[in-house]
Amino acid sequence: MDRRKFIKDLGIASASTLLISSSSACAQNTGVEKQLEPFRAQKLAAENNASFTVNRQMTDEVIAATYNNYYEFTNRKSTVWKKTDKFRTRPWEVEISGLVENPMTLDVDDLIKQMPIEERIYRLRCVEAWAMVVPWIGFPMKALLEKVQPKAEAQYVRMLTFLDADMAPEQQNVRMPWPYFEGLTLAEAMNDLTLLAVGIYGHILPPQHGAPIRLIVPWKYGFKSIKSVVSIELTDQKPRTFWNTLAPREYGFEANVNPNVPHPRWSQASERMIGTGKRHPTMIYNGYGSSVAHLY
Ligand SMILES: Nc1nc2c(c(=O)[nH]1)N[C@H]1C(S)=C(S)[C@@H](COP(=O)(O)O)O[C@H]1N2
Ligand SMILES: [Mo]
Repeated sequence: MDRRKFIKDLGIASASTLLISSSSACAQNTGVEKQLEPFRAQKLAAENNASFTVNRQMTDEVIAATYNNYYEFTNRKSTVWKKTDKFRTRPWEVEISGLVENPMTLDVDDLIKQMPIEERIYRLRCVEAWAMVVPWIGFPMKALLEKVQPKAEAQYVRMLTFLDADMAPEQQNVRMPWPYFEGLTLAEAMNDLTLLAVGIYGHILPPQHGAPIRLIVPWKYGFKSIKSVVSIELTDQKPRTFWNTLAPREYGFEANVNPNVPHPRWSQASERMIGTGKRHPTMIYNGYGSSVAHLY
């Protein structure tokens, strides 16, 4: 009798657990759909550039929008999207300064009007060994650099994210050197693949993906692709970077995707696609060697 009762209780318990977990997944879906709504309504007319595509299934928009690294808001990937309601991403200016002939400050929407925007399907590989495939909309960083004209002495590009702890609560965390900062060599910044993204899935970027404008360097680990950029400075000094400052043994300046160089705490030999959970072997330069291997 006891045993039958035990099994019966177990049955009921697991059925109700199932019910709870499926209804909360549903609530999460409705929540993010609602959060995405105003951004989805602001479509960007950009043609797909078919020379940038990958032979792997595209990640579902809701999956990509609910699994983010954006430490300014929280270090919990699944909740970034819930923490961004105070984040005002328009109006927004980007300053381009330093070793350039024509320094300028541009409103992001003017930039979108002036620059040759297009859609590109790229892989993104996080240093934490997860990956996704998403359709960015943006313009080559090269197009902007040609407009400001780097001086002959310029060798690097240094980029900064906004600083406003009222909008991004984790910027109160004094153990991190805010605002987030990153850098590239000028040759990397001028590479065809290097994109300043202003949209994703056909519309303007929602906050969790780095609205209103973020870098995408798909052959490097995701932390190089700095979000919500306010400053681009050309210099002759190798820039320091946020993650290199926090953990120099773990996160280098170059940070090219490489299956043969393990992270000190885990292997980089394979990656897990978010959404499907499928594992694939990691590709050298994340599959972009034909465009970038000559740089190294
Ligand atoms: N400002 C800023 N940019 C950032 C980060 C961050 O925490 N802050 N995280 C980086 C990391 S580790 C990754 S993997 C990607 C994630 O981009 P996604 O959320 O659009 O997928 O953004 C990068 N850019
Ligand atoms: Mo990452």
